[in-house]
Amino acid sequence: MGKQVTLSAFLNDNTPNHIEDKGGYLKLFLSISEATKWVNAEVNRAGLTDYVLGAVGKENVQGEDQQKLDLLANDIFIHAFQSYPEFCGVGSEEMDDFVSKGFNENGDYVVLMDPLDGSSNIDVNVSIGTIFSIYKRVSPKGSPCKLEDFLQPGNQQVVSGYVLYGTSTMLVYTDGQGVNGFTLDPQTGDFYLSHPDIKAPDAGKIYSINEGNMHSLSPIYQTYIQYCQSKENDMGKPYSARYIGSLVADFHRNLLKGGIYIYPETASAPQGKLRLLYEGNPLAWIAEQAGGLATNGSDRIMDIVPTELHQRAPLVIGSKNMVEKVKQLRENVPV
Ligand code: P6P
Repeated sequence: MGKQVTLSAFLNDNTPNHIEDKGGYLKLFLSISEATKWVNAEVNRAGLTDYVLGAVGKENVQGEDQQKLDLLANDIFIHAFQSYPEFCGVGSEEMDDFVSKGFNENGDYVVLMDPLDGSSNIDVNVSIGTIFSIYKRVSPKGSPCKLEDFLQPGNQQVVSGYVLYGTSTMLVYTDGQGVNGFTLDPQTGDFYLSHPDIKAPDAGKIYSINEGNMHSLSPIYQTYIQYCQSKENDMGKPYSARYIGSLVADFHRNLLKGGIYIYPETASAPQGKLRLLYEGNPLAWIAEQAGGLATNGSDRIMDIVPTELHQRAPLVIGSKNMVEKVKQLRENVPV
């Protein structure tokens, strides 16, 4: 293996030109990578330490059972972000409102995160992930951050990324200069560049959707699923269905191999299940920067102007040709 490039060395050599404070920019990532290593250690021991397995017996703002590790991961990330003066606040899936307390009122950035997505998989040892999205604040410095700092469209993101706690632990991010993936070496505790300049194949033969919802889907998605299963699709043979109930794992596999992930509007979830600010937008930027696409079925996810911190949006994301096929169906199949 050639000379291994650490995350910090890579960031040092690849800071975007628009970033004035290079040191501060590096610290944004340091806070995330330090927290990730801590979360990774807890995830890897989840079966051995009774304080992190199972649910806490209450629901988050989404009405989902909070897992002990959800809350632990949330606390770990908040602590890490508060220890860097670059941040003025954080919004999280696990908290009803954004938090500015304990942050630097002169911080330039806010961060939105899903600290542990797919956490219902923790107890059954299936891969889970962290998703994060960083914006420049729009409210005046010297005062606490405001909701407007968080309600920015995805096309204003400064950095977006995810961490996948899988067979190995990977951090994948974009800052508008392409997508790069880093793998954690548990021996050295460093992230090393393992997937430089990730490009999503324009087409693929993997489709990821919960087919259990088939009868509550609109005709567009029922038609698309039949297209994926037929010999008349662009591959000339049925695609493979891969859906493990963990967005980051499904997204990452499809990004590398080519594929599409869909969480559409359903009868019970008219805006879909996934959250725009800390699931849709960060993954959408990565998909686009890798040559893929991300829509709500028709419109670009990153152009949606948010109105609420936890608002949901249908998500159709992955290989360009596949996302465009869904959009064509929407134009031709009655809703
Ligand atoms: P369903 C996990 O709760 C999650 O947010 C994503 O990680 C995953 O893709 C999706 O929901 C699974 O939802 O309704 O298909 O079980």
